[in-house]
Amino acid sequence: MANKLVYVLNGPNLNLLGLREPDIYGHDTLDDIAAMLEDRAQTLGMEIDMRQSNHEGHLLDWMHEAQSKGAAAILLNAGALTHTSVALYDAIRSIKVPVIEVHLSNPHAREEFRRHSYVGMAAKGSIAGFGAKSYLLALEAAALI
Ligand code: CA2
Repeated sequence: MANKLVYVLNGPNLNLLGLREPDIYGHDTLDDIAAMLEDRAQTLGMEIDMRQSNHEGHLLDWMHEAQSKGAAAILLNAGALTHTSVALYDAIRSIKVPVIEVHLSNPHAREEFRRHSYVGMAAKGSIAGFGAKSYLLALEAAALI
């Protein structure tokens, strides 16, 4: 049987991961996280396609692409767009692919403005607060749904 394809989409500023604010986001870079996910995906019989963009439209296009490629799930860390983007909310609702919201930090334990999530309102579920391991936990969830 073919491997389940999982898109892992990362939004604004996440290209800086591991380089700034390690107290909040940890020391792992996005490449480190991609390597961890690739490793785990192999044992789960999954294929990872991981991307990052600072542009909202790229995230929207990639979500539509995931749908047309028949992806089994999308892991989405939309960065700050999580808290502002109605377009992401609409995109998640417009596709059949289940979206799992991922955050390194726990937005609920931070500033008030991070407590609202447009992504979370439309996502299948959310995993937050476990640093880079949030992505691994989200992948495990994707394997179960
Ligand atoms: O905890 C998360 O994963 C966040 O999605 C990260 C976003 C933040 O706006 C969300 O509320 C929670 C920020 C991403 C910025 O990434 C940086 C990485 C390194 C240094 C500075 C920012």
